Amino acid sequence: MTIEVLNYPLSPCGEKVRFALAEKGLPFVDRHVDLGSKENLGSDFLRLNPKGLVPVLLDGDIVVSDSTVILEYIEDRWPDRPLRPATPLERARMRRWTKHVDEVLHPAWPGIAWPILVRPKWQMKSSQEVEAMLAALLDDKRRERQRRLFEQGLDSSEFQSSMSTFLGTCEEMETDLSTSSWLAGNAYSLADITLLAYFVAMEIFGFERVFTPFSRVRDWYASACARPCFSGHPRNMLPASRLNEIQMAALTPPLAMTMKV
Ligand SMILES: N[C@@H](CCC(=O)N[C@@H](CS)C(=O)NCC(=O)O)C(=O)O
Repeated sequence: MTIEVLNYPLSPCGEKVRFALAEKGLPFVDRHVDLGSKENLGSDFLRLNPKGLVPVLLDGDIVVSDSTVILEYIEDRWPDRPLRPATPLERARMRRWTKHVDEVLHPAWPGIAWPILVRPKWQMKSSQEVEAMLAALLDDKRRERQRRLFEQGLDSSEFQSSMSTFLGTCEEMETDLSTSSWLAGNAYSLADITLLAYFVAMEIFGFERVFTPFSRVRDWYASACARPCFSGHPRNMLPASRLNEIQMAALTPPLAMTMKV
């Protein structure tokens, strides 16, 4: 049975799904959905996920969307090499982290990532094309945010408040990592995989200075990246051409303002 992941490179929700499959040694086909041209709003994609969001996991005929749900599905479907901790307390800790990401970190994430991953592509389009892409969005709030981020990029106030949310997350992680080597306990779990995706993106954007002052978080990140399934680093799972493109887009951030760690 073929497993496919419909994803956009460096979309953290999609990356966590790829990280979980890699950790379990499950081969999968990585299918790129071009968010820059709104392929995710085409009828083929909407049939799979009416919310128009990546990632989507295809397990033969079974379609699963929403990354945290996908992670739990993967764990139930392929329980070998478990990524859910053994005790009720550790499972609660794990779910507290996946909930934090779903409710706090991910909603703030576009303020950091959208100007780097998507804006440069939109800047190459005509204003009519940009308006058409905004009009196609299914959600008014998302449309207004993308308009703001398109107009203001990394100078938007949203970038600053998203960075604060990221820093607050680092502080909470530092506390949990003072009691155990991984976020939910002493075993690597879905909590670590979920957070890792954001840290990999931060590093690739050139923003690792934001989290390196947190010593336990820094060590946690190094240990997570060294897991054998990443052959040295999770960035090895990305196409080199995409990495270059992203790093070019992140070259001009007004980072001086964000370094008050
Ligand atoms: N709750 C969803 C969120 C997924 C999500 O926000 N996906 C973003 C990429 S990170 C997306 O598909 N955006 C498409 C768009 O903004 O048009 C999950 O965890 O899978």
